[in-house]
Amino acid sequence: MTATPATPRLQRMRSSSLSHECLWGSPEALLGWEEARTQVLVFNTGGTIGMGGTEWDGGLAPAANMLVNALKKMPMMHDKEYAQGMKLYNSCEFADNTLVLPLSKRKKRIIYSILEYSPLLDSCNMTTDDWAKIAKDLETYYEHYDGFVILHGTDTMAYTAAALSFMCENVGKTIVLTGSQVPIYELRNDGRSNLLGALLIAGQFVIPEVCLCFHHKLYRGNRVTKVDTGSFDAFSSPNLSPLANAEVDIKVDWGIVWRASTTKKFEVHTNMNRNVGLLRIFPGITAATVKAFLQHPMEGIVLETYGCGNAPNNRPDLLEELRKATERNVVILNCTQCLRGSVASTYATGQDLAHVGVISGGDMTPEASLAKLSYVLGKKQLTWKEKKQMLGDNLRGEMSSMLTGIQSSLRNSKFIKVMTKFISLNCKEELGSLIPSLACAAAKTGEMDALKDIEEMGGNLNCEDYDGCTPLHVASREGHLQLVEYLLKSGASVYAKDRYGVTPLMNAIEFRHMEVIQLLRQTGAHLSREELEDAGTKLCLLSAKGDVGGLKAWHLAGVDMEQTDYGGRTPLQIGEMAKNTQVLELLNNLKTMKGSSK
Ligand code: ASN
Repeated sequence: MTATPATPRLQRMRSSSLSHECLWGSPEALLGWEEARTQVLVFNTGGTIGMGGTEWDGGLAPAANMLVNALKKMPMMHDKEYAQGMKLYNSCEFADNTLVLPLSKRKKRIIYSILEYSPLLDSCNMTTDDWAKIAKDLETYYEHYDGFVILHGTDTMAYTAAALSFMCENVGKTIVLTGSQVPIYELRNDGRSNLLGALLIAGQFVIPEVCLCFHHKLYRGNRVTKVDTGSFDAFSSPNLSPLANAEVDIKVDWGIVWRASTTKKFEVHTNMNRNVGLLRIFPGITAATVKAFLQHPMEGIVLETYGCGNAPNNRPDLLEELRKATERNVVILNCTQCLRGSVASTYATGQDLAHVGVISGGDMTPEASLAKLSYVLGKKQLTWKEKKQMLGDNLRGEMSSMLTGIQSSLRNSKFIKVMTKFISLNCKEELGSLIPSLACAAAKTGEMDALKDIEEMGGNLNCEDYDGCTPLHVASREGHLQLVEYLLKSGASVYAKDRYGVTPLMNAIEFRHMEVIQLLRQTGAHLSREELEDAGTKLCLLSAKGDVGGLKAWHLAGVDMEQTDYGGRTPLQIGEMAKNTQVLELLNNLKTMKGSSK
């Protein structure tokens, strides 16, 4: 095996300055190059935030191409001076629609590109096809950006957020929907702060969920409902507290962030079942209405019942229609009409529904229930029994399960109390702040039990140390395959970047841990833009040194091996000059394989 050179951090920073020049052009533009940069892609689907016209001259309607130009004129949304110094690659996607936020408090430079949909839609006109388009676009651009913002009308935003939360499987990056009650062009509006909040969250935090950002709060997307037409505080998440509060500082409640906990790649499922619906029970509803609603081709309905899941049990005609439907394998998901609380089997009126085959939807919102039904019934490969089972499972944190209730926060855990006493720290917070270092130390020495203890006590295994390094960075660098797998299954993010923009995958490449590289790739890991910027030069260097192991590691990480260095030479050309037969054999083989797969 080839010896593995440690990369001093200084060296990394220098190489990052080169890559910066490559991306941003003139050296004068390099002022502040050491700032961390992140790239966010914004999908503008429509909604009031970008609507033109006024309410008194004919009503608000979506207006094409207005938003980017308006944002370019707002200093808070676009740092013109910084942008003027930067020269984007000609090939850069959406170059004309790319803007830069002023430097954030956390010293991050968030660069965002806007992809405008055509036509822009009032969200009342959105359909399942529009959800599928957004999901497909997320898939297309997933590897190219650090986070995503979806601008959307507020009227059906809760439905889209819930639907996307299910359609997007194994999410590892932050996806935030937002919009506004008043267009961004008006003097008093909520669009600016909502968009800014969404960008700051998507650009600075890895919250691997489909979220909704509104009025200084970040919510889980499948937990929200629109509750107010006339307030800036338009959304509520009645059964789950916000994932983050953006007040003086943005504070994320990491204890409740949902993690995919998987070693599978991000993918989207767009085959939603359309034969689903919402039926709200009301006093005096006729059996004929229920029967008509449940007719073929209906395959599943969300039944909105009273209180904690009750419907009249003195109406055998009604119950009979429900029974007939469930016997035909129509799925009926019971969900409460109340804003807050859950379906429970407290009353006989509720139990009778269960007896005719109605499934409990727990504390899901009607929007989330409908989206889940459509998603699960769209899984053609599953049996009816499996679908029913899946509907009862907590797939994306859309319902409160016993487990989520129990999950303690580290701050209040027994571990903290005992440790505080043991090492006589002054306060719990002081110990809490040691957790990242403890977890990284355990990851370095390969102590699985220590990591399990930290996690069991409610510790966040996605925590970052003083250098932004996560336990997954360390375990990948050390080549602890089992530990890497454990961390991924505990929800560690493959997209975490340390202070120098380095990903766990890059750490595994540098130290040639092939199995770790393979596992990270399987989970969807890819090198960041910064890491790829000078990949050609690094490959040429490895080729010149005859480092076959190093070249294999880069190849395994999915990197194009025909990239050129600054002199325009490919690793193969360098290998020919150096006359290293092993390198030539490898690179020629890879070239042939690439050619034949085209
Ligand atoms: N009708 C608008 C929409 O949903 C409402 C809004 O965005 N505030 O597109």
